[in-house]
Amino acid sequence: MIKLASSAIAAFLLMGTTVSAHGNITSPPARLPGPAMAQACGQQAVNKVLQDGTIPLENLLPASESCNLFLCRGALFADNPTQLQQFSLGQTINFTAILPIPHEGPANVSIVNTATNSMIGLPLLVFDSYADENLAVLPANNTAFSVTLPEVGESRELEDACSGEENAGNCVLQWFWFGTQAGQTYESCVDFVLV
Ligand SMILES: [Cu+2]
Repeated sequence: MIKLASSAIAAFLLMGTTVSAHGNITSPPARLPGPAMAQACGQQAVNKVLQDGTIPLENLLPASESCNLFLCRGALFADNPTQLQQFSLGQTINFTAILPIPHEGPANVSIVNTATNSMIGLPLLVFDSYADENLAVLPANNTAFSVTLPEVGESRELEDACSGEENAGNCVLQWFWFGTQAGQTYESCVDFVLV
């Protein structure tokens, strides 16, 4: 009886790791779920992300009014103050992504003003076709890529919204990927301030 139960749990865990994983940013450190997200989105949503950090936001629907899954998959700065990055204008930032289950579709990295959930300027990096599962091997730049922030004087909006510790939580580099056939949306957010 005990043996049966434990093998059933093992099978469940195996399914959890091999079937439901899709993609995520692992570096720089991206927003993780926590108590603030639980308050906004419910503990069940947090538990799902804790169980699989690469799940698409569709797996967390329906969301409550207080939860905005379409920004950072609902993750909040309040849960991630120690992850805050300090970047400089003109700096090139290297990213690492994991794509355990690729789904072909568009992807981008952009600077997002979290107060308005609007992009500041144009995307810093655009993939017309990303994570194509039909390829034998994914291009290396799907999991290791970099973006370069605008230079000094290039974006007044960026400097106004994101400069200094007083703007912590206002600005993220958001990695966005939509698997077209899968109908799955992925978002990872790196909090930063300009210094
Ligand atoms: Cu997926």
